[in-house]
Amino acid sequence: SEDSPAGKHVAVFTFPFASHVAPLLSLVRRIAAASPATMFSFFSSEKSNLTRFPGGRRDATCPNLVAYDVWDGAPEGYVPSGRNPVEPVEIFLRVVPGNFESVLHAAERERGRKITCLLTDAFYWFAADMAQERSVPWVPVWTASPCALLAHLETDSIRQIFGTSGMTLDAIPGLSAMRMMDMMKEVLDETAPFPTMLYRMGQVLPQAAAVVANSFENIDPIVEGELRSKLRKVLDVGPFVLSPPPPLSDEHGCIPWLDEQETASVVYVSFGSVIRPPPHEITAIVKALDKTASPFLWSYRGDAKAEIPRELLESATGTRGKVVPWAPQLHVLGHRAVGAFVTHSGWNSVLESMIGGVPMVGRPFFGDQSMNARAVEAVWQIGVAVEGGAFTEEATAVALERVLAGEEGKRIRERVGALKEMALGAVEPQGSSTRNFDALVEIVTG
Ligand code: U2F
Repeated sequence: SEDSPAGKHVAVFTFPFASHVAPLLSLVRRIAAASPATMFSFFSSEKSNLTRFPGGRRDATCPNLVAYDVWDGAPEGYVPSGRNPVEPVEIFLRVVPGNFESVLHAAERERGRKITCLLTDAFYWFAADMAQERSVPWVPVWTASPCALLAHLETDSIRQIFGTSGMTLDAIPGLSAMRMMDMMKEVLDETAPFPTMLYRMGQVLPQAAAVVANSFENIDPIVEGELRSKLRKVLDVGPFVLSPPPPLSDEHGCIPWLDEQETASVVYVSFGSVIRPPPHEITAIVKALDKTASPFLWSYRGDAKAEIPRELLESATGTRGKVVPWAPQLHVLGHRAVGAFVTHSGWNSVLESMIGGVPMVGRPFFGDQSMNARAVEAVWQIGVAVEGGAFTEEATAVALERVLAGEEGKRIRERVGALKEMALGAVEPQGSSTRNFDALVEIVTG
């Protein structure tokens, strides 16, 4: 019960931006369901909690989970411009860890139990100290790709190579397929707040009791081996999105529309939750889709009618295209009609494309996306990057043809099919992610 001081109390600190909260919350709900006597206090911004817990701060699905609002640092009425995705993050970083500390104390008082474990977004370097002060385990959750995690652990070596010998990382095991141009600018930047946070994270992660990853064993054995040698414990419990898969919610009728299309013919276009490509790139994509005569489904952030040239939109949507504000992506990528995914290469999107067995055309924008796009092309060989790094009509059409047609397209589909099997196998009852999840529950609540 909540008055028993001897019981366990896990504090969860989320990073309330992009696709960080949803995967962590679904993981925490699973742990909470597996350990009903343990209390979970879930700390996130008010804005994020309002969408995740619309019925109040006690979770409807997990009675042992309560959400708490932490201050996001923003002045009253602040609206992010959307042009610089890092801006609200920098505002938030000015007020950590004080915003978490104060609400943590309040939660301990309210629930009558000191915390016994700190489960946090891996970004939060300060949680290492907080956990140590309290003599509780720190369990960070890494929501991006394993190769990006490795780059943060290897930042000092990468900076040295950058400063001296040139432009490839073949000296760093696990990153040898990466070129310096694929490296996140955050790894090279030594001063801005977001990169500084990532650098400090890389320094303290080796202290963590275990690092949880949204990944599955054998996805990239060399990277995995390197991570294991640098961290106390790595627990791959992904893909998170499969445990359990989200229910289908299809208010814009994507699935019935796909049902009408030929197998492996449709190009699905989406750039995740934060990115909006510039207008000239949007136009280039539409023209390339027209040129390759590909039917397409586009999850469009923004005002499609105002931003896509009207003649293009009409000729496209009139015949072969469908533009929606949001698509049930996992289900779309799992549909037999989808033949290619034009993506910013965010980690969740890459995993979902693997799960659907769909080849990718990558156009990375920021953060780990460039490394992910490179790994898709050069390590797994399950897609191609848009030549030149930005959408042009020509480069996009070439990339689409490479993945959709011919021998190369066929081999790409075979390889992504093999990864799909591996991902699905990992979350089966005897799979490695299931086993690792049990170990995680033990560490967090044991
Ligand atoms: C940040 O990623 P993003 O949120 O921009 O992109 P993804 O990691 O690809 O996640 C997007 C999620 O939103 C879902 C989609 C993914 O689970 O299925 N979605 C959807 O359901 N319907 C839509 O119409 C559009 C999207 C960051 F930008 C990346 O670099 C990081 O890799 C990532 C993880 O840390 O976070």
